[in-house]
Amino acid sequence: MHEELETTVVEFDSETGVGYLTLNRPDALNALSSQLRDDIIAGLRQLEAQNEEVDGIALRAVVVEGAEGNFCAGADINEFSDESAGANSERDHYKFIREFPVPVIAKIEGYCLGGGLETAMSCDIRIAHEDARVGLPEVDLGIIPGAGGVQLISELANPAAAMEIAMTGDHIGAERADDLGLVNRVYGDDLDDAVDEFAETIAAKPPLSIQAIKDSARTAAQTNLEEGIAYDNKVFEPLLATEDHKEGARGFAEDDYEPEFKG
Ligand code: CO8
Repeated sequence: MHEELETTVVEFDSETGVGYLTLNRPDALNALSSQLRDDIIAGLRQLEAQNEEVDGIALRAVVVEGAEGNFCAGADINEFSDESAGANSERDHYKFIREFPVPVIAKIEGYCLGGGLETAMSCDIRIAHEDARVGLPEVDLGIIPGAGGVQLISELANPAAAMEIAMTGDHIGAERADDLGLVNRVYGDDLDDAVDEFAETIAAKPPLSIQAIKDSARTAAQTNLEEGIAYDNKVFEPLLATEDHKEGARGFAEDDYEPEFKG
């Protein structure tokens, strides 16, 4: 990997194609300082650069996690006067994650609050420890979740849940978050293995299909059904011509053949 970053740790497993990005300000519960937001983007760019540099498998999925048992306690409250603190700035790591070309999986342990939850909800998949606590406490600071928290919960769960969570500022447990659809899966102490297995499973799938699925799901949130289906039809056609489609079809037809997808 390239230069070391101050507040994120970046690792890449060239055997699986899975990259790992760890938010690393544990003394502040990984609160999003401007440095950390810059380092999230820089770290993802470093992982993306693996595509040009690695001989073996390229980047296929990323796991975002927090150091020392907490995902992230939100924006750094000591930096609120910094006008570039939020979304719509060059530090908009939320959008950068949403638009990142490979799936981004949030591994949520401990606190995942405010901008931390908005970061997790900007990821494509969320997998939580059973003791995780998520919430949007901004209301108690006299602000709102300005990076899209209410919008994103409305989309993942429903507007009523978004209003309840954002208006009360209460922390909710992983099980409730799961029931609402805010997280995909919940595990106990087997979380690390489960996340690795999940990421490696996605990473072994045909990359062009995975990218198209990410784009399709993101399109669904921004368009009506008919337009969304028309989009999928358009993306489907070129996939029929890919080597990976031939590879998958061969894997289906031949019992002993294990397909290897290259993208
Ligand atoms: N910012 C800065 N420092 C923090 C933050 C934070 N968000 N959260 C915790 N810390 C620091 C504490 O100050 C403390 O530091 P120190 O040891 O130097 O005193 C250390 O982390 C440990 O925290 P606590 O001692 O408070 O630990 P507890 O276990 O007692 O409590 C809590 C943990 C409940 C998570 C508590 O720390 C807390 O409530 N933190 C604040 C959570 C919060 O309000 N987050 C929302 C912030 S606002 C936000 O995210 C807005 C995003 C929208 C931006 C987009 C704009 C366009």
